[in-house]
Amino acid sequence: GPADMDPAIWAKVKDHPCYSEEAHHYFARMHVSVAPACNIQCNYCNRKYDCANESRPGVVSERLTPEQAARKVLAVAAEVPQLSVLGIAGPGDAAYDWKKTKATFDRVQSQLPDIKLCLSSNGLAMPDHVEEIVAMNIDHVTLTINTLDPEVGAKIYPWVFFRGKRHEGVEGAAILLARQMEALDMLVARGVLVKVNSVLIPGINDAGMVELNREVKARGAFLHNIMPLISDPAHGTHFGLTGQRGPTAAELRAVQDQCGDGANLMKHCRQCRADAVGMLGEDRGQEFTLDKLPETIA
Ligand code: CLF
Ligand code: SF4
Repeated sequence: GPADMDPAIWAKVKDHPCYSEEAHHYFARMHVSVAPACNIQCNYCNRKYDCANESRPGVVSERLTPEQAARKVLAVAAEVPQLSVLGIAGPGDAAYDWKKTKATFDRVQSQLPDIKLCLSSNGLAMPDHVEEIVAMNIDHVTLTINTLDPEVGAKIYPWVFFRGKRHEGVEGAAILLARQMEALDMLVARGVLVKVNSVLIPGINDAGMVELNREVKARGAFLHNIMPLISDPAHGTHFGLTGQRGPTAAELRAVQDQCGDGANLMKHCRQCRADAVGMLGEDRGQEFTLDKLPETIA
């Protein structure tokens, strides 16, 4: 609550439904799916669908250009008074597909200067954009970090694409990890609030989750959101096809409990879609599909 929080930080979280448990009862967020390109492969992702690092797997969102997205944000802002945050969380990686992310935010900010901007990334491309993120007044960034161990990473990420070259296995996972830690440190040093998402994958990364929580917290992450793997063979992901199961609710709770008090855990995440609109847990996206938007907005 505000009693034990730095006022400057409180000002950034008080109306952000993900960064404040309290705020999610009163404020809404929306996502626009403008960023389809991605630079890594996660074994829980089928690239036909939205990025599973910040959203529900197995969902296809309507992809928008930055211009279409800005029109949609204006239409939603006119209808949803609780709207406080615009997030870009896919359908690929918002930092890798940076030109589209930035173009969208620039357009929206020029028309709705008070809306908070939020983005989500696997972290690989993030260090390249931190200075612009700060200059654009983006106060909230999510990094999905699943392990501190490249051997474990190799079981989650078959490859990463970095500086024009594909890196497989442990080598690729080590590059990704180093960039994630660099991104986290850079963002924290500049006062950007960082939420770390981790997908809990039983038998793969669960044993390292408490250590991961301690590490990201020590580096200044504001929140750690440990999300359950959702693995459905029908989604056509590697893990789905190999029969990897997600954690039970009790297993997820056990890991959260092991992280202990003061672990800065987010527990109200609803694993949104990359085109979600409304209060958390509510999805009004179908009211604002492209065919329903006005051609121009005065
Ligand atoms: Fe969206 Fe994510 Fe920003 Fe929130 S969602 S980009 S931080 S505005 Fe929120 Fe949805 Fe959970 Fe994400 S409930 S999936 S944590
Ligand atoms: Fe899929 Fe997101 Fe992973 Fe890219 S970062 S492979 S879009 S889950």
